[in-house]
Amino acid sequence: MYRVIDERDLDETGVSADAALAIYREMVRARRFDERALALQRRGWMSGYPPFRGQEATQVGAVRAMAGDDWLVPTYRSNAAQIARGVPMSDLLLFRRGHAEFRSNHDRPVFPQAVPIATQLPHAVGVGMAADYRDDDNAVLCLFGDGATSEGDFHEAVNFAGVFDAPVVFLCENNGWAISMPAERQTASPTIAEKADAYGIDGERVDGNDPLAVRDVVAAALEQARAGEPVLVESLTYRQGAHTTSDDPSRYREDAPEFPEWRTADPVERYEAYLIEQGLLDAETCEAIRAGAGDAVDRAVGRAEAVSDPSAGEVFDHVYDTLPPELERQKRELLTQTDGEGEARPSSDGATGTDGDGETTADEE
Ligand SMILES: Cc1ncc(C[n+]2csc(CCOP(=O)(O)OP(=O)(O)O)c2C)c(N)n1
Ligand SMILES: [Mg+2]
Repeated sequence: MYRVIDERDLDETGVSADAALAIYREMVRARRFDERALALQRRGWMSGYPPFRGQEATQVGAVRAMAGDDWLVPTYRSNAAQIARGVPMSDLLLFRRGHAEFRSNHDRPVFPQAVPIATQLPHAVGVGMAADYRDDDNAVLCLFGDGATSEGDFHEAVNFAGVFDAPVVFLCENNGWAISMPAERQTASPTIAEKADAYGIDGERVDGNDPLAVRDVVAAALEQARAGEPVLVESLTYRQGAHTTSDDPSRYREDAPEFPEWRTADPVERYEAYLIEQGLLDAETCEAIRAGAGDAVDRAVGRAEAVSDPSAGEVFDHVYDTLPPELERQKRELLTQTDGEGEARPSSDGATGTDGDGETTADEE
């Protein structure tokens, strides 16, 4: 297994001081985004949010290994990766606010985040095969969780990639849990990485709380993928928070997890301590970086709040080219119950309606 922090000085890693600090800055910004998004959800600004706290090193380290036109194929928990790849934070907030396709910049080689588990893996292989047919030299980095490895889509995708030499890196963020299902109940294999053997491709394990190690492993994997050898990387990290804001992890797990310290340690604090020890950071610079991250997130929230709410009908817009008649009927029904902007029309007695999220609201007065 691959580790760098605590074992190598920065000048042995091949990472420049500037690049090492840029990784820190992106991890801090991602952490701030996550904290703010959680607070916005608690305020009712968005209906749900899946925090990635604890997974910043994996996501930022991996993205820093990508080349300019490589594709990122994320999930709902990959916000840190998307931010590091240049997706505006306001877009990510607006997606959670119900704007299915809100994108202020369509040029980014980033897929929409997949919420159905593992469906993005076959897509990633298709993108990789297409790049191959077109003689493009870009690779695909596809993120997914430990739980996703129990889906048929995972096995079909990795098999296909192996057979067709698709330039894809499958990056499994093993955060220990799939909602309440512990990773050791997910599979009887001792590791997820070794599942690569069955499909004739290479598998690697990496300390997912060490951004430099992740960057190293993913960079090597992307190079290999570009040469027609897909790779499965298992990044060992930890989901510090709840699965989503609808989840209460105290119902199924202890505060002190069964994992070793390196696995559950906070990646931002750990990397910060490393950079201080390497003489690259001091308390004042950390403070300035945190303040800069806070300002950037404030600006993103401001931009997101300035966008008017999606119309209720948008929920029907992005699956079919032509809506089947039954969905057409449901859309008409919804729009007659709302003003088309997602706001409830008062019913005749003014007491009930819908809040545009399909929830019935009662007048509590
Ligand atoms: C096809 C499908 N089945 C079930 C679900 C419900 N679900 C949402 S998240 C999740 C667990 C996923 O765990 P993992 O792959 O480890 O990702 P993590 O949430 O830990 O990032 C499940 C079962 C879903 N979204 N899609
Ligand atoms: Mg998981």
